[in-house]
Amino acid sequence: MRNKTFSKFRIKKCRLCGSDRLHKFLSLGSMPAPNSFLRQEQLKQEEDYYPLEICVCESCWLVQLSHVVPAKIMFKNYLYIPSTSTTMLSHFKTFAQDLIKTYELSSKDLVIDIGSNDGALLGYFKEREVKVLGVDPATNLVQVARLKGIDTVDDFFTSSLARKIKKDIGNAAVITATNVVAHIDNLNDLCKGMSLLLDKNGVFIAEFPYLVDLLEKKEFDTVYHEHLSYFAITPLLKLFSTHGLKIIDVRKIPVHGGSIRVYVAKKHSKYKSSNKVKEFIKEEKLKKLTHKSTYENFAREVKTIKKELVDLIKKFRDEGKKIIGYGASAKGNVLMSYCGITKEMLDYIVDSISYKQGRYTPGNHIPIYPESRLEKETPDYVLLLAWNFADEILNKQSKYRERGGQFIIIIPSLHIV
Ligand code: JHZ
Repeated sequence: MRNKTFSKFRIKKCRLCGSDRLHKFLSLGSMPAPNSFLRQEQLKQEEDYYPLEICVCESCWLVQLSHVVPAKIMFKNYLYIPSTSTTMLSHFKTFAQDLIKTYELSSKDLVIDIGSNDGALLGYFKEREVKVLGVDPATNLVQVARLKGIDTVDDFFTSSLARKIKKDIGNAAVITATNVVAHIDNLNDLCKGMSLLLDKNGVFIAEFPYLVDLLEKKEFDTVYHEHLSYFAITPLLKLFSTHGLKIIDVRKIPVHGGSIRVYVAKKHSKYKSSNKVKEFIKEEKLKKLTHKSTYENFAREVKTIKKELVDLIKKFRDEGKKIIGYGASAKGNVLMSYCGITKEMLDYIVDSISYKQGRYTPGNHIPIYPESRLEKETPDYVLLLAWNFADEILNKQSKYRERGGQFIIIIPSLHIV
């Protein structure tokens, strides 16, 4: 079965500053969109493959994908649901409570969540009587959010949608965006929409994986078609100041292998920029994020990890060992595609999300079963494809481990527990 490969989506200019000085430093090959899990009847059909290459702009130093897969293909029916993880639910609850306290939010205030998914985060504002509005293009998830009573616009966030919300509902005291800004192609339109919609002293708070963690912990499998940008503070300063916005605070947070939470306000808002912003800029200079050599070194380290993992799996298979995967994640699909892990090497994958159970991974077609299968079977090894939830999963699978089962974990280094 031939797979169609689309190299026509290659970008010519940096999405932040428009420069054409894009330096490619790593190619992970071509693969289907990372969340395009297949039903049995789709296995014989042709799959669309898209190049997965990462480059850095030598003018503003934004790290970004070289190819942009159309958003409609990836996000209209979306299978990433953070609320299936207790780690993420408690993260959202603490986040919402912190914002309500910091910005003294009440029933008079509107909080808008861009990429609101199934409404999990907004639910914690709503239970405290704060007005909420979700915006998400995934029709399948919008229906779930609405059933929970979370008003949600079924669309992508754009400056024209922002204008409509402002007219119909009003300004926002807070706009949140968790793990979505990296997914947005037109960053300038996002900033335009945000500027339009925020109150004078409103605050935009975004969370996304942090480039420094990606580089230092070699989290190459978080490079995939959904994540168009890989952010550090340095390029973001330029992006926001172009739109009359300023970063007022930055925090490191542990989710998804190391993320940052960026607080943004209007240039003339009452909020001043904290010293944290300068500290991050200083640290990023020390990490040489504006040197091409930093990215060349990262690419070399990734190739070493690939070789180590493939050699280990081949060794175990030659010894007749049984290996399965845990966590049918987008990052797991990237790892398996880049390392050439096939259904002959991993017998199956277990996952907690009902949407994904009974389906198959894109490209290598490995079947996905509920986690309960691990209560009945004891494969010798489990390759942890959702390493960002290692603590939660190892804890959940203590019985499997007591029966002698072991986890292969690849990030931040290849080790067996
Ligand atoms: P998950 C996510 O990507 C989502 P993904 C998103 N692409 C993003 O930006 C990055 O993180 C930062 C399963 N699981 O969603 C559930 C268990 O089976 O963290 C998921 O299918 N048992 C927006 O998709 C998968 O693992 C468990 O106990 O790469 C996790 O995938 C838990 C906790 C999870 O990563």
